[in-house]
Amino acid sequence: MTGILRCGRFRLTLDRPLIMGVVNVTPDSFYDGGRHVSTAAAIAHARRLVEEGADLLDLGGESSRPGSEAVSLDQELARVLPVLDGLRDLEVPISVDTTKPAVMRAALAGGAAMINDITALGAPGALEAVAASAAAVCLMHMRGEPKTMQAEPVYADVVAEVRDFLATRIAACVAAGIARERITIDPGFGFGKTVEHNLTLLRGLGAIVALGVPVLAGWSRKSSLGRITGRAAEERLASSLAAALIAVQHGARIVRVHDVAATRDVLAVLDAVQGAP
Ligand code: 7PJ
Repeated sequence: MTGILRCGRFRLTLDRPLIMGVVNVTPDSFYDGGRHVSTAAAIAHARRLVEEGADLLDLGGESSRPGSEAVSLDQELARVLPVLDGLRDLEVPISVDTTKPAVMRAALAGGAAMINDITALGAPGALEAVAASAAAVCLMHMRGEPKTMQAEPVYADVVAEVRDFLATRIAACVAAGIARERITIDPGFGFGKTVEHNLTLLRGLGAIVALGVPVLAGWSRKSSLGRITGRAAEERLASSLAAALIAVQHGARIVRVHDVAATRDVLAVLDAVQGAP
């Protein structure tokens, strides 16, 4: 593990787990969709997450929740770019969550320091779009596509299959000229996986960590936590914090969360324990 993530003009040190705060600019995201639809509201939310201690932000204009429909290029650009522009002065890197090379190029030109792609730069031109920049990338594993991905996903060995996919995508990035210090990987909890698959991946996260680039984990408010606890998305804070903590204890270096302040406190306790004499 390099211990550093290069994100455009930023260098993130990975000697402690980092918090990526989620800023959705979508009308239909499963948890906070619709709350920040206006540009001003999204900007205000982003700034509050930074005040709460977010180390980076993830800005998304395309909902990827199970069953969601694709959004047009124009629609996605109209959602993301004004928010990005309104956050230019921010002192933390901003990631843009997109699968579209045209959005990647526009976001990178507009100051994004990272691209978070649930298809791991799988679209034609996506590798090139990131390679032409100095930005970081998050390569996520997904089985299928959001519209249909939860229809009975089947794996022989979910940890090995996710690991091998991510290893292949790291190699593709490096071959395209994206240095390893710019790459993070994510097993994609909830993306074409059953609750059991998600738990097996969490338990086996060490095999993904062993690929040698920082691992990002997103459990925040996800439906697997609802299946475990019987609670709706609004009531999944405690279970989200538990999952984030377990992910970090299994080697995740970045947690993608909606609840930054609470996650900060959880990680402070972990840090205090680990730093104790
Ligand atoms: C993830 C994501 C995740 C990465 C979403 C939600 C659903 N990107 N985008 N990892 N989840 N890298 O906000 O929970 O787990 S959208």
